[in-house]
Amino acid sequence: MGLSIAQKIIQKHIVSGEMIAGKEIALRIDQTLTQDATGTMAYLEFETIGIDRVKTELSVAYIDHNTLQCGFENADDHRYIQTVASKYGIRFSRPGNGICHQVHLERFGIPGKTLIGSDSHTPTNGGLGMLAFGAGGLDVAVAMAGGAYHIIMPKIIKVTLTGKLNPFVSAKDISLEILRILSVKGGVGAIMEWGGEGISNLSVPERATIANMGAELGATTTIFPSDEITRLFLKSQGREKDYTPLQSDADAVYDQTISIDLNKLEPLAACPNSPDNVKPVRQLKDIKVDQICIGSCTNSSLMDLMKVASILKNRTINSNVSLSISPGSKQVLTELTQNGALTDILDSGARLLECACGPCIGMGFSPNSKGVSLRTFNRNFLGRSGTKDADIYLVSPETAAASALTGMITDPRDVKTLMHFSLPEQRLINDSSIIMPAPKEESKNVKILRGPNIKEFPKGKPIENIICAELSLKVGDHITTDHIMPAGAKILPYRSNIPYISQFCFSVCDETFAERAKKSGNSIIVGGINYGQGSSREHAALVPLYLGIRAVIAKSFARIHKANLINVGILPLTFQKEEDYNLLEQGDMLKIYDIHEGMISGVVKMQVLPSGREINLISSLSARERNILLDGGLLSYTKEKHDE
Ligand code: MIC
Ligand code: SF4
Repeated sequence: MGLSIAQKIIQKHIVSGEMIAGKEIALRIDQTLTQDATGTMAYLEFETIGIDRVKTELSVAYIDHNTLQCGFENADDHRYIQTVASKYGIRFSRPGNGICHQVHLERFGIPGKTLIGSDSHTPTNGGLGMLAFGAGGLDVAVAMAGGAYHIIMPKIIKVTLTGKLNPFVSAKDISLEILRILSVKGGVGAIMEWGGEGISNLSVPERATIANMGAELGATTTIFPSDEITRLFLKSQGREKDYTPLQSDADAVYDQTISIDLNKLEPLAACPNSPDNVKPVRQLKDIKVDQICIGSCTNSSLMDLMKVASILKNRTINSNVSLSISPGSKQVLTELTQNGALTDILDSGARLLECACGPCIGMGFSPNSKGVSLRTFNRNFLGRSGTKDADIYLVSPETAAASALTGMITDPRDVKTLMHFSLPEQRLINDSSIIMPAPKEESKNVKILRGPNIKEFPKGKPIENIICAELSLKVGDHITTDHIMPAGAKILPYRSNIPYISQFCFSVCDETFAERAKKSGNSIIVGGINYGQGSSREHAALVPLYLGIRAVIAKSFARIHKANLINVGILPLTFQKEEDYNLLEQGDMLKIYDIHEGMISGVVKMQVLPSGREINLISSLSARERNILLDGGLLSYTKEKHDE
């Protein structure tokens, strides 16, 4: 039987387990990346493991989330990351150099290699045929120390593209279409593998847009073939030597197949507050817009911004609209500057923001109260923009630019513009903002600099055989990591200070939670479907750990969040009968017992007190995950194995 692209890479990197969907496998990791909002924690964890140099082929530490440095906090964090990177053999991408996924695609991604990153959109590099996973910081720390990355072998969903995109319809609309078809949980437990004649017209950055939003499907990762288009992209980046062709076998077998006819696609938008709430843009034409943001790791490539520039050229944006542009990388910004497109953009009335995540993670540019904001980003979860009552729509760069002109949500096909642009054969290469680590022999002289913003992080403890605790919070379906541990300009700068950010845990749902949980000492959270979807931030597990959460019982979990819970030492359980969710109320006392045996048999018993009502829960853990929980988290588990 033939193999798919992902299976071929897995076969080359597997260190234990079998390539059977649903079984745990361990993969050798070639490259890692971190960003600053998760990186500080990942490097603190890496230091605790006690290795003197990273064991990967390449590791890069990016600063792109917390770039504002409003106080000493982030400047301290950046200095810490820069020194830790230098000491341990990691490249450091300075603030302003760009968003990790975009820069990695341009400068480092290699077809056929494996990559894990402490950011859920790491699969973006699947756009050039890399097998790339978003992971918690601890998993990345372990990979840097030479440990394997463990996942459940996903099923493979093949998406075949036929036809060709019509003018003003773009890769973002393909991402939204697949979200419309599959929903935010349609990719759970799967690798999305894209192919078909339709991809031959998609450049690597366009493929990367699609791979990027595979994260919103809940997919384990997304991958494209590596073909002539990939070769030309790598060549334009002066990296043709990194090219290897990679295709699926003709007789590869897939678990599910989906076909999308590009000719039939039209401009789409994800409406508030979920990336899968997708409607055609023309149905939204009566909605007035207050703010538009163009950028993020989804849509900030040169191609994206050139399209924006051609729509805005010689025009002025609507006076009621505030428009921001954040290029994905310094390379893109320099190219826009040199070819004059930046002038076209700025002359229209747009504001230029730094090459960073910026508004995507609520770092400034929050919409006005009850405002309508159109964003070329990938997530529109409640409150993420920094304005809880704002309506956020996710759109393509073309739709964003067209709407900026009219002040209403506008189908870009209605704005008559000629768009002729193909990517330059040679890109502007200047790696001055990537700092190489100290040579191995000098690394012992590198002093790691830590500021007062860096506080100790909570350590897990071995999972007890009986947990008897209050149900301190009951939440509904699709709780995102932005609900659990919000980001934004007021909280994000304190990512290395768990005690401080703990007061904001679940504040979007219940402002009293943090205090109540802390008071009760140990407690339990109950959630619905797809609990923990979204980001890879391990803070959404570390903070609950700090607040005394011992177990989370949900209808189902998002992959990375479940791994993060286990890694920090919190027990994830699901309901054997989903309707039992309705029997539980916030404030109930719950007794989960015979846990150690239940973790092996798969069924864990729980009593609701004082009624004594019995509820069966499912514990779905691999042997390794069980041992991690019994050891009190991945750090102690790794150290124990390491010290042997
Ligand atoms: C996000 O898009 O939510 C983030 C911010 O990039 C996160 C990482 C984080 O929370 O630091 C992600 O996607 O993993
Ligand atoms: Fe940054 Fe937004 Fe991408 Fe997350 S989704 S990495 S915040 S640009």
